Amino acid sequence: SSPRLSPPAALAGPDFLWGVATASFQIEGAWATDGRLPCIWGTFCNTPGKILNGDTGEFACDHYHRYAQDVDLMAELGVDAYRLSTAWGRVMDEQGKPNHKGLDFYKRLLDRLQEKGIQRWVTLYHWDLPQYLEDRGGWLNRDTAYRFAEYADLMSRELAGRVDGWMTLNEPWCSAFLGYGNGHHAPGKANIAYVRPAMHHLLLGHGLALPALKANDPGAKRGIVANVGRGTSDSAAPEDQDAAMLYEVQHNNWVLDPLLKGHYPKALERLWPESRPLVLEGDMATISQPMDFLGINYYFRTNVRSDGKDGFVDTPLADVERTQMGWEVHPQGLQDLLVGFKAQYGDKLPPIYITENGMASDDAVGADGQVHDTQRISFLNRHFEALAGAKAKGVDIRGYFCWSLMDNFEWAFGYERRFGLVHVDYETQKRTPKDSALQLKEFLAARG
Ligand code: PNW
Repeated sequence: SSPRLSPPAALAGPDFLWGVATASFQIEGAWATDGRLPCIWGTFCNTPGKILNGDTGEFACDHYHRYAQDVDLMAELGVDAYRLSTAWGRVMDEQGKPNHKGLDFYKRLLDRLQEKGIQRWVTLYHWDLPQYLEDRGGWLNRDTAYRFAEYADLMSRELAGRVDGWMTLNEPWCSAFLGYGNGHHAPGKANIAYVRPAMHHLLLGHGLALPALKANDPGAKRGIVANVGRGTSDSAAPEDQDAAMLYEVQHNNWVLDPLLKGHYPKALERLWPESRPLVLEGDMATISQPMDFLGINYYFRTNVRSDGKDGFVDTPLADVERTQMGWEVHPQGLQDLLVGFKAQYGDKLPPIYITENGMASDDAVGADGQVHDTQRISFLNRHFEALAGAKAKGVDIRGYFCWSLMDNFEWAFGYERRFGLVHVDYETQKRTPKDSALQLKEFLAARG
């Protein structure tokens, strides 16, 4: 029999927020409409060989034109909250002046959410850096951090009162490492010596933005979103256990230590001694200002072994369940990481929202007009249990956003990888709620 989506009672209370998440470039399309400026992902899409099947974000889910129906769909599902991101190049020109056509789109979207009683959680930077900034060095240029703070200032003035939670950056690890270290993501720079400077400027931008968000929109919460990965080794050898520790330093503590402890992890020096960023006086205090919440994105565990030097190598396990991305399904990793963060950061750990979790599967609409995404339902159930377990162990977890509301442009993997609770037919733009969405709706409606 097919599994039923059934979150544990610990996550069904009135104070636990249930939401869905998306990002501007992945759903909006309309990439040159109403004065939207080119961004690094548009450039990347236009570079042959970068995106699977040559897909681009030009049309995506056409959400820019279909936002009203998409909000209605969320209302239909009964979610408490929606996490979206705003496109920097839609709302601000190169001189820093507002583009009111772009701003009005977000105001209409946020107002419709408000009408439907859906909380609005807004990420300012989900990877669509304006191309003109990349042309000046992008995140390798310290100046980009100051430009980001100007953008955050503009947005929080323009959208004050319309936002429940502001998130500065989505997954700075991905921007720094995939964007500048291995080049799998835009802007496609591949030099390991770039990753630490890029990260430092991203985190500095986050810190510079926080005071503006507070001053301009004091009623909203403020935080950041970090992707975290579980790293373990199937070998008990000390060098392999050490490699697993280094994996987590590189993926998790590299981001969380500066934010929550005010310094970079010492072990980072073992991984990339050659790429120390230029840290100016006061930077770490700027970066480590208090936040109202921490957003955590969790997807998978990685098995590693030592590389024989001061590093780790991915050593994929056979016979484990994987998703359409090839990512290992490992719900326990979510619990272990959260419990570990509480131990590492103690009182400095802000309340946590899971801002992304979910999986890709090769979903299609069947002859019955339905999408039976049974692996997703089982995946979600097991992650809900893991989350409830972390909560029972004392981690302050306030909510869960599923990635994603609907199938969308999955970055370098284009439209082939489907993360949605709702299926999208890219020919017709028809949305079809998958079984997971229909069952989430039942759960949400059945809560007290
Ligand atoms: C996140 N990794 O990306 C992003 O926030 C989303 O926009 C994206 O669609 C989603 O997760 C699914 O990929 C990640 O390689 C991309 O570790 C890559 C990794 C992690 C997160």
